[in-house]
Amino acid sequence: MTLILFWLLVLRFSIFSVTLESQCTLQNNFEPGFMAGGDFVIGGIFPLHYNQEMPDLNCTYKPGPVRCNGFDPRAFRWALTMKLAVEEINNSSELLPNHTLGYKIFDSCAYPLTGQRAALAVMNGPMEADRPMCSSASPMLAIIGESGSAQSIVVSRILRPFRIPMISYFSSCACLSDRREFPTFFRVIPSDAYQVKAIAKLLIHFNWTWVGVVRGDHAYGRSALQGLLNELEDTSVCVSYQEMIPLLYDSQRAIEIIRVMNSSSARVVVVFSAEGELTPFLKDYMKLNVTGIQWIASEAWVTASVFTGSEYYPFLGGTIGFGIRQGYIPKLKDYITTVNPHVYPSNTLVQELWGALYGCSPFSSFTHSTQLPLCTGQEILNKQHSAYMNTSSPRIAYNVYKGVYAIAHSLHNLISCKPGNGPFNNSMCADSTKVYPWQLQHYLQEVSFTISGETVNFDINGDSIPSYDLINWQKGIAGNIELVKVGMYDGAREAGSELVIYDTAITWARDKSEASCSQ
Ligand code: TCR
Repeated sequence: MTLILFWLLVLRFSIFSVTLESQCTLQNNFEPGFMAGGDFVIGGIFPLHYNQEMPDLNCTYKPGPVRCNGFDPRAFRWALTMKLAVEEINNSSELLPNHTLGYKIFDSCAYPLTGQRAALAVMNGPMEADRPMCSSASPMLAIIGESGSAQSIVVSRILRPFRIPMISYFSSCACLSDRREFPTFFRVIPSDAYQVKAIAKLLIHFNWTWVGVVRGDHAYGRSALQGLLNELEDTSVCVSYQEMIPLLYDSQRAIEIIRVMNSSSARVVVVFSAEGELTPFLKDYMKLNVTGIQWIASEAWVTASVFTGSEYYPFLGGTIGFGIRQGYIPKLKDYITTVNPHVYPSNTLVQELWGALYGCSPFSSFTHSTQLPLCTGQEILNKQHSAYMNTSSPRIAYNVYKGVYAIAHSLHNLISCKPGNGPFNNSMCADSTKVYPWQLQHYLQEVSFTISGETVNFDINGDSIPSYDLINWQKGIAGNIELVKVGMYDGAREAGSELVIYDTAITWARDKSEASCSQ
């Protein structure tokens, strides 16, 4: 008996070491998480893990493999959305008929340097000799990526010499609109420059004359504050105080800020911050029992689920701010439920998904460092896994979807070019059997199409028409906070009427009427 146990242990250990290796292959040799061949190949870069162990810089021995931790089911859903969009397009007899799209999807681990490696890997072939996509006939034409602006900046600099266009679904830094610096960068998320325009319009709409601004200690906070001050110049709105939450959180400093907020006659405060740094600040705010503040939330925290518990309602109820527009992807839910370890037995990402969702490992050979127990096989996707299964109102996934369609429509226009009537030198068309990325960039710059009733196109800087949902924090049935759409900012509307507000649908701070917020 003891002997059997011993051998079982040895066996398990050896399986375990093989596993570690195979898991590392994905992340270190940069093999794609998903890939498929096609006539035109596009790359995808997603933060499939949200953390990366810092590389060891001690050069007295061979550096170990780069390891990424913290599998992110939400980003995995974005990657699946890209795959779904490509498959939809390949099945369509109208869009890109007789041509197929292929893809290679990589992990950036939400880290600029790994994003850089992913970008190089996306561009590089060959991968598997028996795959048609490795032939030089289907070069990498464009990239859907990246998420964070820091990663996009790096990826864009890599793609630039090769003139490969990229479409970001999440990078909102206004800095990326600089065409001289980022000539091949496009995005389907509004630049933060539009967010401050929208907030300024909101403040003016409600006749709020005195407002305070609190921001985080980072580029996002700095440029948003500057942008808002510019937008408010020569308007009726005055900023009565500006405060900064220090990067290294300091309770004492926070209490001083809260005192300023409380003693100011401005009852409205605009907060440019990420949810992480705001959490301790709000804890202190609640401890001091301050109420009666009307919060204007920036995009980075207006949809944060961490603040939706009922304990927050007395302090944060009535918060209002602009979030990324919600879209609708009819087939996403069904598509996501078809993904499981039995359909993708050799895909480590799918194993990790099961680990993240159920705390178990689908195959003994994939039990990795955390030594998760074996799954029973009875695990089924249900609503409980909201970050992964919440497909009813995608915001970022919808951006991914729009990005893939933008590439498909551009390629469609490229192959539909009438000979002698093309956009290139001497009215030439691109040769559809040998398309260059710069030719696709020309068509991307010109593309215009409608998806879910929304027009998608890009301005000269690669920015798309800005659109936001106006979101209000209202009381849910269980006393918790519910995010309710109470308007929108739609850059497609005539100048001056971009902001649409359903005034009567708004709940104000502490259920007060709108008037009590103004001065
Ligand atoms: N784009 C930001 C990162 C970011 C974010 C968020 C982070 C956005 N929205 C919400 C946390 C929560 C928008 C970037 O890096 O460009």
